[in-house]
Amino acid sequence: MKILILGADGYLGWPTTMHFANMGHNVLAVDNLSKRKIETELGIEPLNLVNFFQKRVEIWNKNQNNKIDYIVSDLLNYKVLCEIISNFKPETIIHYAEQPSAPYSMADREKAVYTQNNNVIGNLNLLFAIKKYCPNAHLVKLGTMGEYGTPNIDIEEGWLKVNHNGREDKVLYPKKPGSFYHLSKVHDSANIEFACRIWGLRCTDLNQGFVYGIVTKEINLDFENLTTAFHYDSIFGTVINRFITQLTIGKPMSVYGNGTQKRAFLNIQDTINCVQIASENPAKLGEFRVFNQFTDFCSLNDLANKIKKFGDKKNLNPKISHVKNPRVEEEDHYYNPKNTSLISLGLKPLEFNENQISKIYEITQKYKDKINIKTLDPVDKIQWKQS
Ligand code: USQ
Repeated sequence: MKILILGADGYLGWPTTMHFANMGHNVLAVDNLSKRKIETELGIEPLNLVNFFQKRVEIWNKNQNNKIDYIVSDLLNYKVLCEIISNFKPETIIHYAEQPSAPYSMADREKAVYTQNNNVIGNLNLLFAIKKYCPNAHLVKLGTMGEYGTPNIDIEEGWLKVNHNGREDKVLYPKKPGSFYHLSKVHDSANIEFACRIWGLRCTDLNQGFVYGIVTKEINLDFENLTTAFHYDSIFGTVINRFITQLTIGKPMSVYGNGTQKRAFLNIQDTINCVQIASENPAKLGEFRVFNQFTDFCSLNDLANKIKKFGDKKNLNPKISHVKNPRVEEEDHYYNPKNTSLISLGLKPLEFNENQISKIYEITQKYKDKINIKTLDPVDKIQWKQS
């Protein structure tokens, strides 16, 4: 299969790129390196040493059988995007190429505008380029569970059957996102659904929970050279990765608010497996299909307690602290999201257990001396509601 991977230098994009190359597909990897620019802007860096995009591809191509082609380019550059798509003619397009941080999008007006311009316009350019040059291609778009927020009813997979005044219809599930970043994904979903309905494109929108972990099958081929970025800072670090980093250096795990908020999540290897399943079972022409991509959900307190148990066993003296929540989010709420589609297509979820915590702990322990407490726990944490 000819697969175009957009956002191929990211936390998830890079392991996805290697995975499809390892399977023998013809992979073209594209990235504008914007996450690395934001890291420089904010003075944050991954915990582990991550080779440049070009170097990782070079090392992969030197040591592995199936080569990866790459281009450094931006979806906002429509002319170049059209050239890439018309030359490569992808059958599948996996789209990760978005600014992925909710806190970054909430820092100030410029960063909110940057996030929505980058994400929404980039995605819109992509839809136009697909329509013009490869209208039969299957777009696999990374959305987020955060699009739904925490409604007081069960969360379905993208669509909701409504019975109103005796008549029935199927409507896009009502969204109540919690940041300008999450909102950008809601706008993307609406634009993609429109492109499927009006132009007949086909798309799978993967509404993904937050991802934890660092190890995938392909990263394990050569961890030092092929690793993906492990972030623990308050901008790009997701909560499990942050808690385990805090545990490693004897800092309390920073549960925001009372910790009863529930969130859906999955292991990094499961992200790769889900994207593979979606790609191998494409949506039909004209279909806007939504899969909720997570393997488990629970409260933040449950997560912290699980990690604490691991810390207790290792005599690390783990602590949990409840810090004032910098975000505006419901803490005591109903939460019942569905995730049957990917499982019915064959996903075998990895459990978030001691073994998984231990794999992350190995890495945080290894790079312990590099942990920058200032970025782990910034004094001026971005506030959702600035006073
Ligand atoms: N949280 C803490 N303590 C921390 C950091 C976060 O309690 O030190 C809480 C947050 O308040 C939130 C939850 O943990 O309730 C998850 O936060 P997160 O930073 O792990 O994830 P989030 O900002 O929601 O965003 C991440 C990814 C994003 C993806 C999203 C999926 O950065 O790209 O779309 O997860 S989802 O969580 O389903 O929205």
